[in-house]
Amino acid sequence: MQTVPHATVAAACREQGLSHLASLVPPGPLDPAGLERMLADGVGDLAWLGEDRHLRLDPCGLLPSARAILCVAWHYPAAQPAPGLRRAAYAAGKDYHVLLRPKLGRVGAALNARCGQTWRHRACVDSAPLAERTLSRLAGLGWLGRNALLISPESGSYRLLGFLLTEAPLEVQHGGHGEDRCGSCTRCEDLCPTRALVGRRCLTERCISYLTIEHRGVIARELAERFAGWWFGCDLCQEACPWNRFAPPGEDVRLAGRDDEAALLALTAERFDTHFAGRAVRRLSWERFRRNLLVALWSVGRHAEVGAILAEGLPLVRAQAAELGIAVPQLAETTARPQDPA
Ligand code: B12
Ligand code: SF4
Ligand code: SF4
Repeated sequence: MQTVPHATVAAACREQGLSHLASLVPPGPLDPAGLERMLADGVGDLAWLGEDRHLRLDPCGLLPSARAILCVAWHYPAAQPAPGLRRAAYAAGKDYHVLLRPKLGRVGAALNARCGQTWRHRACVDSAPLAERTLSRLAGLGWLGRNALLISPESGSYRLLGFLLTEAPLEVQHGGHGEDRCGSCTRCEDLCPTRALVGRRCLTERCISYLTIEHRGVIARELAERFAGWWFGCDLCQEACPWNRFAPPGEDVRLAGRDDEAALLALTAERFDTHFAGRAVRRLSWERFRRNLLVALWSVGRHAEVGAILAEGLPLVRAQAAELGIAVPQLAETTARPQDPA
């Protein structure tokens, strides 16, 4: 069977606004060491990472007939360090899963149309059990830095990864990168406030990204006091990285956006879904959103502002307040003045 030339694949990707790509022949089962280490470190509420491990380590488990894997990296606007409450830059605009996966699906359809074939494809963006950083590294889209992220020497790490497992026999196209360029730098490890980066891996249960986005319960005080105002995700280990100094602009205006702090704090439970419609933040429940605001405000010493959050009487928020040593008002007193910290 004739291979599909890379130029054809690149053209189909370009039509979808995707310009950083590489293709590889599906490798055999991946070395389980990285996953086993991650599970042994502890993954908290992400137990599913271990449940489908055979799929996660088999790049073609989701489409056994695949002849190639197309890997794309999609730039989003870099984080801009700013005072006040902060959220991860990837979540500024529209939910990238919703944008990128259909793009990849359309790339597959375009390849079929151009080649007159009916190849099957499977587009994966984050949610499928695929070792995405490992595959992208193998494809040559970058190296895995001490911050555990895929970094390109040309464009840094503010990139989301997407994949098309396909029966199309794509010409192999290595991205040209992969060599470790961290050298003696340890800035990300040094600047991670919760000390979550060790030995080139991220300790899930210490990472602010995990704690604010994935963790369902109370956040331990020892970690919460280092949150530095983050209420959804964290970008400090990317902001620290010198390879992000020349990060290009985002590749799609829909990935950009800003949150007005006053509007965030004034948001009501009734307006939560509408306010965050189409954004990754919406996947937080209202209760976890309020827990996160409580911790974020408290972590930057804005103690007087947590009263309104506490006054709602949400069980998770009250338990979080108790963990932080904040006096929790009786529900009957919920209209009282903002609480002073303990
Ligand atoms: C679970 C998860 C998390 C968890 C835990 C991650 C962790 N402990 O590393 C939490 C919630 C903390 C998290 C946070 C973030 N995440 Co996340 N996350 C994932 C997810 C869904 C699964 C990752 C996973 O566990 N894979 C299983 C492991 C085994 O495979 P792996 O990812 O390839 O990584 C392993 C190998 O790289 C291996 N390894 C590394 N070097 C070497 C060398 C050798 C020789 C070997 C054998 C192995 C090996 O070790 C790694 C495990 O430690 C992926 C999407 C996906 N499906 O892959 C996104 C993903 C990794 N996350 C992503 C992003 C953007 C983030 C955040 C930046 C979001 C934010 N701003 O808040 C932070 C960054 C935190 C950080 N510094 O790692 C992007 C990364 C993009 C990039 N440029 O690398 C991904 C790929 C999503 C996407 N499609 O874009 N994430
Ligand atoms: S995302 Fe934040 S908490 Fe997690 S490893 Fe990076 S700097 Fe540390
Ligand atoms: S900050 Fe330094 S050590 Fe960390 S990923 Fe970037 S280059 Fe590597």
